[in-house]
Amino acid sequence: MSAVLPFSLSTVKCNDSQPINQTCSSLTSLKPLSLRKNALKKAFTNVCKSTIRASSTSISSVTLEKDATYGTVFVIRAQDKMGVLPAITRVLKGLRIEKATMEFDEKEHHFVVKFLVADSHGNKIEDNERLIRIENALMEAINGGEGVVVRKAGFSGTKNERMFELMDGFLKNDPVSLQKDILHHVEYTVARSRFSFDDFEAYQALSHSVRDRLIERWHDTQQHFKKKDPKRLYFLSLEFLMGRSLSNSVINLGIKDQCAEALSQLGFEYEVLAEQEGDAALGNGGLARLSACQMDSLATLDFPAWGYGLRYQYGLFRQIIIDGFQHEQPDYWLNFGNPWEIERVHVSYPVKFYGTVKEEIVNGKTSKVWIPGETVEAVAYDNPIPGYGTRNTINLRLWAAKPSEGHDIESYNTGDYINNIVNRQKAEIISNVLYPDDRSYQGKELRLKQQYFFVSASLQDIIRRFKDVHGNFDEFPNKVALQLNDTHPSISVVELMRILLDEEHLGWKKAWNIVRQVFTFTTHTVLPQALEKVPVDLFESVLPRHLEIIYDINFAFMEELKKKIGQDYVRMSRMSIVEEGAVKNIRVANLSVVCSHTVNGVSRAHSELLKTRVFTDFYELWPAKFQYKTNGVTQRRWIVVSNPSLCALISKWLGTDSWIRNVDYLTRLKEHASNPDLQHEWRMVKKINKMRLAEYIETMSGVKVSLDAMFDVQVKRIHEYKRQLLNILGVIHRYDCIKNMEESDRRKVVPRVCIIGGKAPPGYEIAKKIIKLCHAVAETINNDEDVGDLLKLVFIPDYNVSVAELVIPGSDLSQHISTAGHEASGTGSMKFLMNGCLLLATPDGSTNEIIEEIGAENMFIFGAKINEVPALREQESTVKSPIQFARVVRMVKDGYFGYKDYFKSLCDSIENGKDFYLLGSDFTSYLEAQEAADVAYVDKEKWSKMSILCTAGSGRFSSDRTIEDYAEKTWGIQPCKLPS
Ligand code: NBG
Repeated sequence: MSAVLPFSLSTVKCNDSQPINQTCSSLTSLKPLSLRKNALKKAFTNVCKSTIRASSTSISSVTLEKDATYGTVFVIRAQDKMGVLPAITRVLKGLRIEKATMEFDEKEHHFVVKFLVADSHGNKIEDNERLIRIENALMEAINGGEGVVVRKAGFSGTKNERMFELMDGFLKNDPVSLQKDILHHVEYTVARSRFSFDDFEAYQALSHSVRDRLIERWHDTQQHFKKKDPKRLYFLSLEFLMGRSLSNSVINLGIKDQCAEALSQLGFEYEVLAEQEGDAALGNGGLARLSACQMDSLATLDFPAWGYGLRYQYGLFRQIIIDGFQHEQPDYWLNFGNPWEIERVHVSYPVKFYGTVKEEIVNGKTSKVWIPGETVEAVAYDNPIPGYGTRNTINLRLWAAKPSEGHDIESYNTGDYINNIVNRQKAEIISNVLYPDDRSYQGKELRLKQQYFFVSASLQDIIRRFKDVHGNFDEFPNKVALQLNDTHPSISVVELMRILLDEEHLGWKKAWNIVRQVFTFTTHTVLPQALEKVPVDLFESVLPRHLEIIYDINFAFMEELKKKIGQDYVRMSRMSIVEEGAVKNIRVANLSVVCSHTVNGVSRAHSELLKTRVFTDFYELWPAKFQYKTNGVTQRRWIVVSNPSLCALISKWLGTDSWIRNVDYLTRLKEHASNPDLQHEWRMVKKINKMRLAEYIETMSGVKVSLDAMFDVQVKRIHEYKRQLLNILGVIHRYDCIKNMEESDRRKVVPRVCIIGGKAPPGYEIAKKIIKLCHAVAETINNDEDVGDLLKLVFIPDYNVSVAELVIPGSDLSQHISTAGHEASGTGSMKFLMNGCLLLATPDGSTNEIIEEIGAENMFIFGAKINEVPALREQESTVKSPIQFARVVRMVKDGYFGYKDYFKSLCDSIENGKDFYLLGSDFTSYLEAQEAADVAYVDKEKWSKMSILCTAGSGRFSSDRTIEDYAEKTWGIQPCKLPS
């Protein structure tokens, strides 16, 4: 197999596929270009032919061939190991490489590379001593290199070699090449004149140029995985909150500066173009954003992973605020095209629904056959996910539903042609819309169909890939790890059983043995009642064969249980996958626990709750199954992309940017935390980010805020347990205090801008009332001249990933104040932490681990602990709320902020023994924590030090750490790095 080498080092770049440029001047000055190229090629090929034979016997060698007309050829034969080629190119730096070719000996893991070289002026190198020095240096290089840069042809054969020769190099990333690509896409992809295109069109052209580079890496990565056939991780998730792709891609590809320069010469600003992109919001909240962070880490850490999900036509709704009320609008995110996905029309699978199950005799054995009542086609859309500091680019494959191609002869015959087509179009409904509630699942047919649709297509794809290489399923558990991201994809355990039994005819024991070895399950909830259930009737209708298999799995499980625990039928009925009762249900969580080899929590506290509250029976049965991996977020998105000033500052003080890949380096910031120079620069960076945020606030809400005020932020989904209401009541209290203060005391008040943002699930009345209350209170406070800049309250509408990228870096303080025992982990806190925002938080979820890392003295921790909550709830009806609490609730109830009747039910939900989330009981300590934050903020040095320590201690909360943990302890996968 031979290829022309694609050198990316500018000094050694010159090959056939590129116009011979100025670096090859002496040759190019002789003849017309085409003639020169052909002659050069011919001469070079001849030289190469003879030298290959000469060097093929030795293992590592450097030989020198002199060609009378054109120059000197070094023939290097070396082992195909990491680092050899960069080492070689370093030696040749300063020379002109007129031509290079490479041949691989796949079996022996060797390559033979030939360089036709000239001196820096393009002249033949005559000096023998110099040639020997180069030869020796090359010899050294091949004996001690570190990484290979090759773009290998995937397949041998003349046709493929030819194709490879035509496209042998990577796209170049210098500004001029980028400009050419951008203009090319303006003209041929966006179809606009290169003399007239606007910001959005420029964004599209830039995105396509970046995407081309992703595709190169993507192809090489897939080819590499294919060749190495490592154990792969398949990450199954119904939700991914990817946010914007451009900003993340240019950072991970390392081409942001080049893009910015290329654009500025064309009269565009990179930042402005990046703003043109809408968010890919294919998820609700924490779980979905976590999946996106984890994909980034999987790519960056070179793990052979694939993500699978659903390509919703409409992502999470847009939140519009009218008169302070939330309204939902569809998210038409695909209306203007999506350059970040690649439609794979040829990658499609039929997905079956409904119908009946029959028995058939296959090879003398009875086998079940599912005759479907409906078939829908799943078409793949690939979204390349680039790693940072690596060429590895993995894939997120999302499925879209399309009408099946199959012909329904009968309806054509009966002339019902139009109806037939209309019915087929209905198939597309399956991937139309994301369910906008992240924790209540009613047994809905469409939701079940969505789940099965994406799972079935993904498994067909995974098995197809496995069977390309393997003749039977023996190796399946050694090659495939399937991660269930919450219960949503759990039907895949049954689907895999069905395929192995009914299509591969493996037999129950063998199939079950495989299933139990490949699945791992992570749950993201703490509430047993939030676990998904599907009515048996619905199951039977939509997936009849799957229901049979579930019954069989459950039967075997019950038998196993009986052997272990005896005739404890009460416990058995609690653990059964099938819930008996007026409405019979399938407990999807129990199915996931029974069929997975590991059950993961998302923080240590969560894991304890899983053991003691949610899955106690299962934990007692299989203690070793229960693990936890504390969540993490990616520092690439949450510092490098969203806070470039802080990124530069950190790298400056650490003297390296290695922390972007190895976040442990961040701890070294601790050494400088008291340094006044760093503290000063740190405050400057914060100020820049606060300015950006203040501008945004003014644009969105018309409220002008003071940069001297403390920016106090709570942004996340709106839920009672997250207690935005506690925050608002705290703001009312602050307002009330200011109003009742003497003028002299007012001067001592630390000015605050309280910022709240988040979406309420459309059907969640109380959450919607909380949003309205926030607006009503803001209306009163912000228009009260008496208060002025001392207090402002702002609601940021349509909170999403890109808004978070703006808000988080600009915050001084952030609130994570869930009732203890309700937040499984929380990941927002980690993003704030990385950005040096101080946390005001309850000891819930991962906050407990953050306290260990940062120290409680650098945070504002308040409220009941997880183990205190049950007792407090019991006493709640008998204990009187603190007087300050009663006062602020009364203000709302009495209509101080208007809408008296509307807020009544909201107030009722926290009074008179109904305060389930314990706002009253935590109120006093909440106010104390707020006061402590005020006091700390006044001392700028102290605050800056605390802020630096937050960033310094945030490394443990990187998703890189989470993923490494999963890879080692749960998935059993190893990195599979593309040579770079
Ligand atoms: C959320 C939890 C968070 C947790 C994330 C990620 C869902 C359904 N759950 O506490 O509420 O941080 O999952 O694990 O989004």
